[in-house]
Formats: sequence, structure tokens, C-alpha cells
Amino acid sequence: MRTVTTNRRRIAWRRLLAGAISGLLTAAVALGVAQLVAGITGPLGSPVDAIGAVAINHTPIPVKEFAIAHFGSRDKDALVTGILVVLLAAAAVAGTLALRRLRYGLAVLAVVGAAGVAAAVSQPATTAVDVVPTLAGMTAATIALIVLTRAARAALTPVSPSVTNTEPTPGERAASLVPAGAAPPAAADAPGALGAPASPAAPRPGPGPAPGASRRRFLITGAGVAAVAAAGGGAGQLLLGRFSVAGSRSQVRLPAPAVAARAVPAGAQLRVPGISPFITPSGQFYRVDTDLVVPQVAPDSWTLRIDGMVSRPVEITFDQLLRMPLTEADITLVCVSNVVGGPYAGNARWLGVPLAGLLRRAGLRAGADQVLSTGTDGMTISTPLQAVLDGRTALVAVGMNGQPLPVAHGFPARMLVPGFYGYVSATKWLTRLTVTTFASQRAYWTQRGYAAQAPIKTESRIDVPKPLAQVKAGRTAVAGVAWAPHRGISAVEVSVDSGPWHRATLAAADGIDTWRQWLWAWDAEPGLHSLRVRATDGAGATQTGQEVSPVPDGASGWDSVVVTVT
Ligand SMILES: Nc1nc2c(c(=O)[nH]1)N[C@H]1C(S)=C(S)[C@@H](COP(=O)(O)O)O[C@H]1N2
Ligand SMILES: [Mo]
Repeated sequence: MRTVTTNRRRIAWRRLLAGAISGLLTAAVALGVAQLVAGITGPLGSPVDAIGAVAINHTPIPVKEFAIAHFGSRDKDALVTGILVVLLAAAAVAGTLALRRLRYGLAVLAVVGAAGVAAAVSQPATTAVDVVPTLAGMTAATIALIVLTRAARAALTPVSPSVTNTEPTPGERAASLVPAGAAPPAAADAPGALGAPASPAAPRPGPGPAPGASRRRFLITGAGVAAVAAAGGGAGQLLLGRFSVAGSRSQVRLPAPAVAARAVPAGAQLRVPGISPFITPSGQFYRVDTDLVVPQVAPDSWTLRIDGMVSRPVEITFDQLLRMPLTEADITLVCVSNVVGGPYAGNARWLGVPLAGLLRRAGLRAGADQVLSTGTDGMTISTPLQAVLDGRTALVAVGMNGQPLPVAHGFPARMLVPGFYGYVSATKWLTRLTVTTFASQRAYWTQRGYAAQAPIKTESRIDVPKPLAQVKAGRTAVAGVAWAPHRGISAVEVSVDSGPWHRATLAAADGIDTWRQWLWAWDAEPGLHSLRVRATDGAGATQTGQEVSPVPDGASGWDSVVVTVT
């Protein structure tokens, strides 16, 4: 009896395994074929990315904050991994169900496919062709599931070990035509219910190995499906390269600025190992956006439309933009999601056309108080019109640190308005500026609970020593950066173990729109110590110690680190 139970268990496991393998291969072929077709129709049709985009747009803010805090710039990888895990689990279930009843498995496929199509059509930047990859993938998946299920059923059909020829016995033939699940429930538990009668006289009771031929057929079918999946995925990846604008970016020649920034003062960069460099290299500049696939916007088809409450709506090409007088400026950009002490802040030298001049060219009508800018990804960003016009260097930028904008940072053009968090000032892949009012239009993040207007709060960060560092007793450099863009930094102070505030030395200022490095020499005494920092802006307002999380208008509080002095 024990042997019979063990055998039945083994059969059940084999069924599960074969079903799961069929399902996973089905998912692989769906993704591979979808990728191949997306390689022809364009990157927005990739079903995983489309589902991811929907997930991003509907993620509740606490979850988004959690993802940014815990996965950082890897949050997108984490999302794609999560979607793949769910898809593969669904596929494994579909494969197992299909062994029972093919149509159950196909029903799971249909649900997943419908979700993929719905996701693709719901994206702002997609068109009808972007559902084609998902449809092609689902068609391939349907065929694969049918073929694999047939092969799996044949391979699972048990026969008596005494049968050595590959001709199926009449019992086997019947079993392979009737899905196992079709047996009436009462019979399902009876020995031998899974298919062919096992010969009671056989030395090993219960089903023996499936005939080598049908098992081989399952393996060959599986390998074939896997090969189609891999070939499709690989070819799709190659074809998707066509949509990259890296090539046209390298062709862009930026004109010299009409208004050049003065050289960064020599004293703006302190010689302290581990401090944030005054100018953040573009490759290290933080990236925050809602895009799983970096938008690829070709400069020759790019235009910037200026409309809304203007007397003459205009549309400008990239060449026209480059022929306008360009201004160069150093501006520090900060993300509203940056927690106290966090990494989402950077400082770069930007090159672009002053935004105020562009808007005035279109003729501003009275009553407007908002510039609503739109990116090709559908992102909308609201900026106070008065700030754009008050003389600060608000730009439609085309250059970053001496190069055309990196694709991930908004190539071919983005907005920058010193003093405001990125979500209300820094539209990447900019394509439209609408002059409007805060009363009539709400931007993307405002619809999701963030403030409509959000100047960057005064913040300071300790870069060295690192949290939980071991430092030698004696003179120790405590250093970092402080920012209050468009107000400037007038003082930075450090406190040890909540003691008195000590004035830090400020590096040379490079205007009021950039961050400022600072340094304090600490006579460190052995023991466990905590250091904290606060800054005062150019208007004399000292950074608040009140701890607030990023929603709705930016974090506040004092950065602190704990170190061990030996
Ligand atoms: N088109 C577009 N522009 C965007 C965003 C976006 O998701 N899409 N994110 C904004 C946010 S929240 C920030 S903080 C800055 C970040 O710019 P960076 O990635 O160049 O650092 O871009 C802003 N511009
Ligand atoms: Mo942001």
C-alpha cells in the first residue's frame, strides 16, 4: 500500500512539474515573440513594460516612497522583477491547469493577455500598433500551450514496465486522448485513475516510466519552444536598438553660449575625500522619472509647442531652438522624494534657452499663473509663472556639463527652474508648454497628493564621515553639502552629541542657485558620537529640525550620523 501511495505522489509531482514547465515555456515564448514584434513596432509595446507603466501610475504614494527609499534607483528593476514573478507564476498555474483541461489553461492566458492589451492602450504615449506585440505574444503562447500540453500528456501516460515497444497499448491511446481531468471525480482517487491501467502483476506496481519516445517528444517540444522564445527575445532586443537615439545625440553640436557662466570658483570644491563633487558628473547624476523605458526622442522630429493663454501659439523645432541665444548656468536640482541625508540631489552646468523669453515671444495674456509643461512620456509638471518671469535663469536646457543632455536626463530638451523640486520644474523630454492657471489645471504629482507648488527646502547633508564609520581620535574632517536653491547658503553649523552648534567653514559660493560645500574640523574624542548639521539660507532662515517626510512638499529635519572614535 505504501508503495502505491508513494507512486501516486510521484505521479502527482510529475504532473505538477510537467504542467509548470509547459506553463513557464509558454510564458517565455509569449515574452520572446512580443519582444520580437516590439522590435518592429516600437519599445512602448513591450507587455511587461506596459504593465509596469500602469503599475507606476497607480502605485499609492506610500508604496512609491517605500520603493524609492528601499530600492533607490533600482526601484524600476524591482518592479519589473515583481511583474515577471507574477507572470511566471500565472503561467505555471496555466500549464498545470491545461493538463487537466486545456481550456482552463487557455482561459488563464486570455486573462493575462487582456491585462497586457489593456495596459498597452492605457499609456499616454502609445498608439494602436503598441497592442500588436502583446497580441502576437498571446497567439504564440496559445499555440505553445496546446502543443506542450499534448506532449506532456503523452509523456505522463503511464504504461506497464513490461511494455517496451513504442506502439501505445489501446489503454494508453485512450488515455492520451482523454484529458486526465475528464475522469469523473469519484474515479479520480482510484488507483490508476490518472490514465492507463497498471498491470497488477508487474514487479513494480503502479505506473512505470513513460515510454522513452513520448518523454523525448515532450523534451524536444519544450526545447523547440524555448529556442523560439530565446531567438525572438534576442532578435527583438537587437531590433529595439533601432529606436535608440544615442546615435542622433552624438551628432548634435551645441553652439557656444551667448551668455556664458563664469568659471566655477576654485574654492567651491574642497579637497576632502568622500565629499560630493561640486559639479556632479552626468553619469552620477540621480535619475528620477516614471519611465521603465527611457523615452527615445529624435531631435529632428522633436518640436516644442507653446500654447494656452498666449496671443500667438508657436511651435519650435530643435534647429530653431539651437539658433536662439543660449545661456549657461549652474543649477542644483533636488527631488521632492529625497529624504533627509538622501542621494536625490545633484548640481550641473546647464545650457539652454531662457524660458521667459520663449513665453514672451508667444505673448503672455493676463490672468495666467501657471506654466504646465508636458514630456513625451505624458508627464505633466506645473510651475509658477511668476517664478519663471522673475529674472532667475529658468531654462529650456539642451546641454548638461558640456554635452547634449543625456537621454535619461531628457534629451533633446528639458526644463529647469532654479529653486523648485524636480516634479514642479524639471520636465524631461519636454514637448509642450501651456500657459494656464493653478485653478484650472493640476499636474501629474499634484493629482497624486503632492503640493501644487513646492520650493526646495533648505537642507544640509553630512557626506563624511559615513554613518557608523570608525574614525581615529584627533582632528577629523566633518564635511558635506548644503542647499537652498535660489536663496543661497549663508551658514552651516555642526553639533556633536546634541551639544552647541559650531560654525563650519563654507566653500566659495557659485551663485545662489547651487549647493555649497562645507567643512568643520572636529577634535574627535574616543567613544560613540553623533554628529548633526543644519544650514541657514541667504535670507537668514535656519533649516528646521522638524522631521517631516517627503509628501506633500519635501522632507525636513537635520541629517545626522553616528560614528565610533577609537
Ligand atoms: N518627462 C518627465 N520629466 C520629469 C519626470 C518624469 O517622470 N517625466 N520626473 C521629474 C522629477 S520627480 C525629478 S526629481 C526630475 C529628475 O531629473 P533627473 O532625472 O534628470 O535628475 O525630473 C523631473 N522631470
Ligand atoms: Mo522628483
